[in-house]
Amino acid sequence: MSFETISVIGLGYIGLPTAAMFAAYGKQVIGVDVNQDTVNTINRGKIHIVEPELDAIVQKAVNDGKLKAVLTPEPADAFLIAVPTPFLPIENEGDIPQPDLKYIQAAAKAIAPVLKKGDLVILESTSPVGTTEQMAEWLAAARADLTFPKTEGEKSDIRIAHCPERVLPGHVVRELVENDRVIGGLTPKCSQQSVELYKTFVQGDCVITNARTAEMTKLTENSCRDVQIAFANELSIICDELDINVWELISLANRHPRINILQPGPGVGGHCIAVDPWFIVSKTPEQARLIHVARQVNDAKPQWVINKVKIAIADFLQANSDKTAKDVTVACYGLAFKADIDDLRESPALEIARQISDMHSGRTLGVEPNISALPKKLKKSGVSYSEFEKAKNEADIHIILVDHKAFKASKFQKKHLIDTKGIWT
Ligand code: SAJ
Repeated sequence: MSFETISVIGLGYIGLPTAAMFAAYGKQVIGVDVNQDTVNTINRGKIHIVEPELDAIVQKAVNDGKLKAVLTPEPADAFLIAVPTPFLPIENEGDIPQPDLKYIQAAAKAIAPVLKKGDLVILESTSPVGTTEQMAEWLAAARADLTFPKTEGEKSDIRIAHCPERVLPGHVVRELVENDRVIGGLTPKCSQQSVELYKTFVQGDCVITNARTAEMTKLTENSCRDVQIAFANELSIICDELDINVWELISLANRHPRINILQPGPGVGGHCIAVDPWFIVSKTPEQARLIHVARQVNDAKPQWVINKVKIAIADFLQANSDKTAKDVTVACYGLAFKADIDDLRESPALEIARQISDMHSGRTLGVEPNISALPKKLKKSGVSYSEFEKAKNEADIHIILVDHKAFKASKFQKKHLIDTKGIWT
């Protein structure tokens, strides 16, 4: 089987780089997205996301006629689905978030009319265990004229597999090529054909398993990281209580040959680590106790930081009795969800800055060297954008929320400092 035309459904942080990579390696690629602006942008050879090196690859692919974006799927030899898997709205506080598979269902519904005998469909979206089988059922229901692995096994018309994306934002172009891939077909042939497809550009190993294990592998990786970060965050709270420097503690413990503790912070952000563990917890709430508690520990960390800020403001006012809260300027250093990126989505730092501004009657400065203006949500809350040096000079209370290079390079001693990343401590 040779795959000449590849269709990627969902042209976001994973789908667009993947589409561009197949195009760069000579495949004819049809990218599908529901957003007209996204489609237009890509067809102009431009990109709508921030990812190093991607713009040049997309531009070349479009100019060479290898990549085009459309709103409605067209026939292809292989379809890769890379759409979001968010949560359903949470009804009551404390409820376990439940996955919302509506985008996968919509993608299945959209490609079903153009599927033909011999096509391969791969789900790349991070998904709860069982989703690939569910996707196959949606496809089968829409195309009674085609056969699927569940009923026909290796003889089926359509091949189906799960191959989770595992690339790190900011390093996607390199990691897409170098990382190993875990490939779980609904039958061995589905897996083998998927390996053949990915080998177009993947230099890492393509390791075969079944679909459920592939789904669980991805969830396990991100849950493992979440649990480890929760351990570091819990240590930071314990150390604060016991008057111990947690950064020194971790660096000492990490000198043990079999210990490797991660770093505490203001909470866990981004679109993966704080989300994927819930896909395990929601499926097996009785069994996934540690994973559940880790989520709660990490989700509670921003509030702990905000409480620290309240105490710092009170301390400052006690030491400066001529001032009122209105006279106190608080600077938040870093708004992105992690160091040296400009991605503010699902960022605990951003949420902390917003909540400080909401509760504090004085000025709140937001310092983020990787962006040129604050998002509307923050401006509305009264946070004002500030250059780093200006904030250092003007603020009374300093809160480090992200360990950006620019901040690490400029160590300074301040009395009223809350350093959630341990860079100035
Ligand atoms: N964080 C800490 N302490 C640490 C490490 C991270 O507080 O020691 C925080 C970060 O500040 C950030 C959050 O965790 O707020 C997540 O950052 P991250 O760098 O751990 O991960 P992501 O979300 O950028 O990407 C992860 C990666 N997964 C793993 O490293 C296991 C990536 O490989 C996945 O492809 C990606 O999730 C995804 O798409 O699922």
